[in-house]
Amino acid sequence: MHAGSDRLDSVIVGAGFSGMYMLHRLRQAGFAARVYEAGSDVGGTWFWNRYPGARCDIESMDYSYSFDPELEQEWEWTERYATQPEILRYANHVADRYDLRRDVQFDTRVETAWWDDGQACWIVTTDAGDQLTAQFCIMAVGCLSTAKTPEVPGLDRFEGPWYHTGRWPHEGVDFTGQRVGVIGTGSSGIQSIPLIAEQAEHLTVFQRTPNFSMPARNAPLTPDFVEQCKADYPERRELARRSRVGVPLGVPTEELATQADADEREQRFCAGWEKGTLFGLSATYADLLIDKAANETVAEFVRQRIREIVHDPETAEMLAPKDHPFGTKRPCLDTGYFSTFNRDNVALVNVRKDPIAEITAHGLRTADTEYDLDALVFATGFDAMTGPLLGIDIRGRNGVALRERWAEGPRSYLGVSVAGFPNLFTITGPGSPSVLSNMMVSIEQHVDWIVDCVTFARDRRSTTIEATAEAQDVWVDHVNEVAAFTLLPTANSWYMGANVPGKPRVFMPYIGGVDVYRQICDDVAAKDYEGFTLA
Ligand code: FAD
Ligand code: N01
Repeated sequence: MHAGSDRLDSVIVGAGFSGMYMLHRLRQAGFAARVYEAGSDVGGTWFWNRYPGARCDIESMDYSYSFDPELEQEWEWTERYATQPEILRYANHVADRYDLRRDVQFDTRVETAWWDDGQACWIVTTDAGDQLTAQFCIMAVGCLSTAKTPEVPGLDRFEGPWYHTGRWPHEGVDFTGQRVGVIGTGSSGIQSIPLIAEQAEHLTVFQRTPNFSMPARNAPLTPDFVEQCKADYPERRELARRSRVGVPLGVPTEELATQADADEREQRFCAGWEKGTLFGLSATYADLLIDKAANETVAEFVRQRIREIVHDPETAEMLAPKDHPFGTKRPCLDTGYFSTFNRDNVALVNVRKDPIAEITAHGLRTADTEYDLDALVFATGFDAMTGPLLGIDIRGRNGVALRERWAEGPRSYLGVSVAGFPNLFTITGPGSPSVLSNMMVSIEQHVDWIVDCVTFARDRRSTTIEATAEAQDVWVDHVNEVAAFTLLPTANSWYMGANVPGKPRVFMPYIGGVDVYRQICDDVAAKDYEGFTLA
């Protein structure tokens, strides 16, 4: 079976970092594969999210593939946190280096994937009219690839241009001389607002929920630092794989904020704040994400920093998050976000208090006020984790639709497979650490595990491998139990599906840790894929 024919060993949906590495590994293992990608080139997230200020918030040296020592030695990152163009160049370099594009069909969206019991294969159709059958179907569709524009009435009447950060025009946007409105203050808003403010004549930020954000302290990487990292790469990568969140942090502390002396706590938080990393504060004590009182100590520490940075006390209070514990919505790393609100050309509007009523021909109207705007930016996020999967009509055994199966929220075994959907795999799917980790580490772990799994099935001459309903139930209970032990399910976050009206409220990722999860997956494999049936 070879690519080019209508029946292949495997079909991969998506050519971001997941789909690219999956293609490479499947080829190495001797499987013929074809990738379908809706975008016109590789890179996924980094192909679509071209808004000003877009960059990673995991350090570049760690936010990169580790599978090939030559690749990690030859690639040169220039900044501590690489920009979107640099990460996209990296994705292109990988595609060229491993000759990936010859098996990728771009500008093609997979619309349906139906399991055919008789032939024991997946039948996949696309918006370009392709129909392909494949034994294995691998969803590398991403967790944050379905951009979400809010259900505000009147957008069709707006006479100016509007943009979503996750679908930014390739040619860029020049806001010079314009009155711009940005809706949304998550990571995308927090990264783009400072740069839009510098360019626009006037910027109005429409904020529903203030967010915790820490200074990134981004800087060019020095040759000495890069040399040292590269020399240490084997240990550095292993440390990341064996950590809770996929970065080389070392052993987590067991000390508790609630038992610490206030001065000592302050000192430790200051040191964490200075680090300029996503986990600088949350790693200071073991109880911050499980105990509300402990969390309040770090939350208040951040609010104090905001009050120091923002000159106008009323604006500072509006920016200081008080409605969710620190870390229960994904925290942000920023460059000059809070100080942007000291600029004369920037205004902050609290749309929780004064909700957006409609978009008008010339701007936006809240319940109380009309704002004249030349351009609108939606930094309103994504239908996360399940959105890209349920965007495809996936049907398993007996024609049962995944949309039906997941009507009450996603249910999977290990976040990688779904009972009733044989030979289907989801990379960084709901029920795996995924978005709570350095995604490169989680992507590589899933891809390697899936390739071993399908190789095992092939070696056993099995045509199907499928999670059992019992194993899935046990896993889902475990995922929920671990989440309930933390404060994370208490926030209205996209982890909970809360940003999409009508979406079931379920904590979707697995918070047990990348290290623990890897061990569980390895144990399952070592026990001949316990919890799966082969036929
Ligand atoms: P994606 O990169 O999302 O790729 C999925 C691809 O599948 C997309 O190109 C999409 O077009 C395609 N696709 C989806 N559905 C279909 C379909 N039906 N048919 C055809 N093609 C389809 N993670 C980190 O760990 N660190 C970071 O610093 C970080 N920064 C981020 C910054 C931004 C702005 C965003 C949005 C996310 C960030 N993430 C970060 C998460 C990021 O999504 C992952 O790190 C990683 O890039 C995901 O790769 P992926 O291949 O799994 O998914
Ligand atoms: O999206 P978000 P994002 N009216 O969902 C608001 C990754 N990422 O694109 O909180 C008014 O976080 C919404 O308000 P609320 C990262 O994993 C990483 O910013 O729902 N406001 C919120 O403020 C991140 O977590 C980086 O009340 C509305 C904002 O829009 C994930 O992607 C950079 C609204 C959406 O925030 C998503 O981030 C970018 C409405 N109707 C992304 N609807 C890095 O730094 C929504 N909002 C690496």
